[in-house]
Amino acid sequence: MRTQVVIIGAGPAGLLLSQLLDLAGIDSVVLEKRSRAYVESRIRAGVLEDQFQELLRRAGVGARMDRDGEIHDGMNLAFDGRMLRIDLAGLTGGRTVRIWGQTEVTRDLFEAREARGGAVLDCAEDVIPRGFDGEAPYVTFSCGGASQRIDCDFIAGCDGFHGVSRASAPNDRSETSERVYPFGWLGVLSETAPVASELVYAYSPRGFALCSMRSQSLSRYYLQVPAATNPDDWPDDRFWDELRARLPEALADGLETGPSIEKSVAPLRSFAVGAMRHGRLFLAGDAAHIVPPTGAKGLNLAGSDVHYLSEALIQWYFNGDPVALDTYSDRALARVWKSQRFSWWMTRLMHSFPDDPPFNRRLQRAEFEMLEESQAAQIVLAENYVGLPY
Ligand code: FAS
Ligand code: PHB
Repeated sequence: MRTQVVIIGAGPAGLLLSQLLDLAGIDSVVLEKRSRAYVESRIRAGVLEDQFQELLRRAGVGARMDRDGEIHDGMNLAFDGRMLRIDLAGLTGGRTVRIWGQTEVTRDLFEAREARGGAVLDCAEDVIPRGFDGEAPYVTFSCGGASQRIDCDFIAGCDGFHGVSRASAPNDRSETSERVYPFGWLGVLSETAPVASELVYAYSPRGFALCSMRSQSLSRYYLQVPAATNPDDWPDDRFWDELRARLPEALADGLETGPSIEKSVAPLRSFAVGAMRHGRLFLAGDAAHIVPPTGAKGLNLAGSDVHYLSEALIQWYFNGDPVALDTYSDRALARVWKSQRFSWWMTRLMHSFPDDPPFNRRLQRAEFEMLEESQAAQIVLAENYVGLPY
């Protein structure tokens, strides 16, 4: 078998790249180890930057998002019971974010690939990128027990943090940067009305809480928990009681509770590779970097990577111009690291770090009070939250 680009991973990065390349007339094959149903069922991100939304529209998968996804022109920080609204639109010349779950993005992308006859092979096992340090890369894998090989011009590693692509690249540990946090997020999805009309990121000495949503009848909540927490140790009543304890009283009093329809723990880490290109292998999305979800950047960074990589491949194929491919890694990592900074800053501000000395806790309060008093500080937060330029 032969194609122009083999894409490993059918998450949002892989599917979006395949769709954008297809629309430009470039063939690809997507290899996914899980079933489509499993990939579509994973509950993950919920906030889309405006540039990511535009990318989805360009890919022809923006209609449902524009019809059903809520536009938010503000978000809220709560700190020890005090609330501060960040007027995203007012502080950024009218820019907003949209609430639209990653599951919806992935569903629309799968359907769009199917509608165009795109090759997405789910349940591909033992996928291995090979020969990418030369001019004739190929990928081997098995499907239904039969060994397969696909020859190609390029390989895109879009297979997430635990994928095979980064692991197959030359392993120079000195190049990767990582910070693992001593806590994770316990997430709950419930068919209840959201406690507030906009997102609320809440700091309390008991720990962080996030009040988000997927619609006006589907709420998404998170609690900071120790990293090794088992969600089974958190029956619904315990979750709701702890959430109330971490929110400002006025919010807590209005919290509508109900049975959780999904409950899971996500670890928090900051991670980035030193290089997103290795010969003819290009990394994109979580395969190359991970940010703590506090800044709502993970999915959005996958979008900017795919924008840069799809444009670079189009330049190579149709103009014979290699410059954008040669500069892909530096260009993508420049935006990644600015989002790493913002995600780390939001995480540091809004979480209770178990071993923090009193000085650090007092510094958190000073940071919040500075935000309360400084429009300039709020502008920096708002510009990062709605999304830095591509
Ligand atoms: P993905 O991990 O989504 O997709 C990679 C795909 O590659 C998967 O389908 C996987 O099955 C496949 N794959 C892996 N290894 C393979 C192999 N060897 N062969 C073939 N296929 C392989 N971001 C936010 O902004 N907000 C959030 O609240 C948030 N919550 C998250 C919770 C969790 C538990 C996780 C893991 C991530 C969360 N993220 C969140 C980040 C998340 O949204 C990612 O940024 C986003 O999924 C990135 O998309 P991809 O790069 O496509 O990677
Ligand atoms: C979500 O709704 O899942 C969500 C929203 C904002 C974040 C993280 C997760 O920062």
